[in-house]
Amino acid sequence: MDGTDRIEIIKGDITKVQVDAIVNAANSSLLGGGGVDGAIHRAGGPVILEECKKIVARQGGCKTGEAVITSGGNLPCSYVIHTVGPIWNGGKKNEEEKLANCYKNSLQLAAEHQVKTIAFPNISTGVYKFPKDLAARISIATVLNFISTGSGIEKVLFVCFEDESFNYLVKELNTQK
Ligand code: AR6
Repeated sequence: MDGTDRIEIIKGDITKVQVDAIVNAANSSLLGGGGVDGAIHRAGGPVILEECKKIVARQGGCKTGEAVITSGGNLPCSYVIHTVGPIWNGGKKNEEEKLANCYKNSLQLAAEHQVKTIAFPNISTGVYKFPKDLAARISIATVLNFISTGSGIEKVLFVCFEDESFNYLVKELNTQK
C-alpha cells in the first residue's frame, strides 16, 4: 500500500505541532542539549527531564538508533519519543543504518502506545552533521516502509526548521509518489 498520502512535510517548530507524539533528536545521556532537544525540554518543562532521569537510572541512557518514551509535559502532544541519531563520521560507521533505526524504533514505540499522529525533526542533520540529502532519502524510505505495514499510524509529519531539509524531503517524497 502506498503511504505517501499519510506523510506531510512542513516548515516550523516541532514544539508547536498538534500530534499525539513528537520525536526528539536527543543524545545518549538523555539529559538534554541544544538544538531541537533544548527546544523540546524548554517548551515541555521539567517533567520530561525527570522522566528521562528515571529511564537513565533504569537502563543507563539510550544507544544510538534506539528510542525511549516520556510524556509530553507542557507540550500539546501526549508523548515525546527520544531517539539518538548517529554522529556523521564520513559514512563508514553504519551511520545510514543507525539513522534508519531511529525512525523505525521511534515508530515502533509510537505504535505500541497507540499513537496515530507523530512528528519528526530532521534527526542528526544539525550538530551531528549527517548530510541532509541522504538523511531525507533514508527518513522518507524508512517511514514509508513502516507505515505501509499497517501499524495504526495515520499521519507522519516532518517538521523542518530550515529550507534545505524541507526541499530535500519534498523532492524525495515526490519521487516515491
Ligand atoms: N523544531 C524543529 N526542528 C528543529 C528545532 C525545532 N524547534 N530546533 C532545531 N531543529 P539538532 P542532531 C532542527 O542539532 O543533529 C542536541 O544538542 C535543526 O535545524 O537539534 O540530531 C542533542 O542533545 C536540524 O535540522 O540535532 C544532541 O547532543 C534538526 O532539528 C545533538 O544536538 C536536528 O538538529 C543531536 O544532534
